[in-house]
Amino acid sequence: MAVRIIVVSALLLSAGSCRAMPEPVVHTVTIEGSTFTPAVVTAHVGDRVVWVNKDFMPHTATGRGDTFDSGLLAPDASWTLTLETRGTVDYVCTYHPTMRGTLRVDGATERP
Ligand SMILES: [Cu+2]
Repeated sequence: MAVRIIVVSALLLSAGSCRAMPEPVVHTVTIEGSTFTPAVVTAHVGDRVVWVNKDFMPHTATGRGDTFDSGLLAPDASWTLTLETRGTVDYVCTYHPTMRGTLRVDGATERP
C-alpha cells in the first residue's frame, strides 16, 4: 500500500498540481519571431520562469514598474526569474515594445 501512495504523490508532483506539496514549477517562455510564447504565464510564488531567446536578435523581458529585467538576452541565451511575490505583471521587450507578455503569480498555497 505504501508503494501505491508514493506513486500517486509522484504523479501529482509531475502535474504540478498538488495542494499539499506545492513543488516549484518551471515555466518556459520561448522568444521567437519577436513574440513571447506563451504570452501569459500563470504561476505560483516559488515557481521559476525561464525565457529562452530563439531569435537571431537580442531581446529583453522587462517587467513594468521596476519589477524585473532580464537585461540583454542574446540569441540562444536564457534567463531565469524566481517568482517571489504574487500579483500580475505585464512585461515587454525594451527593444521591441510591441512584444508583450504577462505573468500572473498566485500565492504558493493556492495551487489548485
Ligand atoms: Cu525584442
